[in-house]
Amino acid sequence: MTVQTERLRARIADQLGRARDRTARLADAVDDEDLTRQHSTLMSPLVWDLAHVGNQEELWLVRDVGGLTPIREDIDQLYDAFRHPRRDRPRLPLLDPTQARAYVGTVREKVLDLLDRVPLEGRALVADGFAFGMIVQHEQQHDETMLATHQLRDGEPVLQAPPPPPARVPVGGEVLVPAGPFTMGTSTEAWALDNERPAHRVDVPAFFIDAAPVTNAAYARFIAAGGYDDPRWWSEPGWRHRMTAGLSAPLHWLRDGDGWAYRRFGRIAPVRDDEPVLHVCFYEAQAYAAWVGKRLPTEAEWEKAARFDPATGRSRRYPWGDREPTAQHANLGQRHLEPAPVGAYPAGRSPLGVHQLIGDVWEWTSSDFRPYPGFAAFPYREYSEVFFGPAYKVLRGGSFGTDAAACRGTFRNWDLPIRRQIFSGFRCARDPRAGEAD
Ligand code: AVJ
Ligand code: FE
Repeated sequence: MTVQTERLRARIADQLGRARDRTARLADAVDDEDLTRQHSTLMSPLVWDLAHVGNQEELWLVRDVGGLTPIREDIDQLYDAFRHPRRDRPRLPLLDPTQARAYVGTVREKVLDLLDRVPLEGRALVADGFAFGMIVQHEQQHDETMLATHQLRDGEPVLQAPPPPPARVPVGGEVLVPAGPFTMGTSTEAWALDNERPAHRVDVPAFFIDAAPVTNAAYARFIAAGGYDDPRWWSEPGWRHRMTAGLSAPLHWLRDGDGWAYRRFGRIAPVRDDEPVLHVCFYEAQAYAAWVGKRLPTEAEWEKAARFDPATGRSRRYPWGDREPTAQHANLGQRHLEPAPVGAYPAGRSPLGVHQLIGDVWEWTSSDFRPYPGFAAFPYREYSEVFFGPAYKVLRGGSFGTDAAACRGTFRNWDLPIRRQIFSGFRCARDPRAGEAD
């Protein structure tokens, strides 16, 4: 076995372990009653996520990669996300917390055993450890979902984290991204999921993009100016949703005298002016953008701002280059349980000077979730393909709740335009006015 393969195996084992530590921390933070309860009809009980993570790992690694006999074929249908909508999951005969913990432990033992002997080349499913990487990302994505469930639960705070770093540089205004083609997506990123592939050239006209995500202070001005009461700023479906859902401020915001507070993981605090607004839906983002005379960036614009290096013409893995994120670059990985203020990550800016594209808050784009030219579903249609179409909008960049393993310049997330229990914010873009882009 080559040194390189040994290193890959060690890296996979480490990443699987990191994901499991996080899952365990999120599950063990509450008692068994709380684990099995549904905190919001938008979310599964936490114990469902826990066993689903194990079941997915059994399906794809134990059975498919390993060809081993099933451990618990009888529970497959309980943890099939397509079979049971989230709101119905608490009424299923789910594994209880003790059974779920034992199950995911058994699956993991078999997987680590498999990892020692399966060749990580040849078969596309295992080349470069892809199937293992997919399972790492799957678990990390569910950990972010579990964190969102924690945010929705009532009761005493159970999660703790140090505050994010302070603003280190002033950041504001817009950045001009010059016209021209760039490479969108990837054909070389080993663990990129099917929807990020293949790399392809996209010609993007010149545009301006905000140097930072829209802050709470800016968003509060939109509220104070009556933005929620003026259909002019809202799309037609957006206004309909605003009315039926009774939207009047971001989710988790509370009136506090003349100002605002928010509830975060069970604690109430005054809204901080300089941090990216969080828990807004696509329609709210779109309305704010219209109110300031701008629009949301397209997905191609977002990715060009994040990856294009004007010095070389190359698309890089991250805004700062090709190196993996560190704590200096971005607010990722549940290290902090909130977005950092704008200007907190100067080392993470793009060559053109766009800040905090990665981490802090997922950013809504104006684009529907669609396949790239040359898309091929891999390894299964249910990961991405069944979601393609006009119903889902793309979000980019990851949040404080996203792990680096499931976040990069090409990574695509998607959700319904009404969803805001996710860690979503946005920045604006606009077309240049006559003479501005010369
Ligand atoms: C990519 C976040 C939309 O949570 O529905 C988890 C990720 N896919 N299990 C989701 C996913 C299957 C997915 N998102
Ligand atoms: Fe899943």
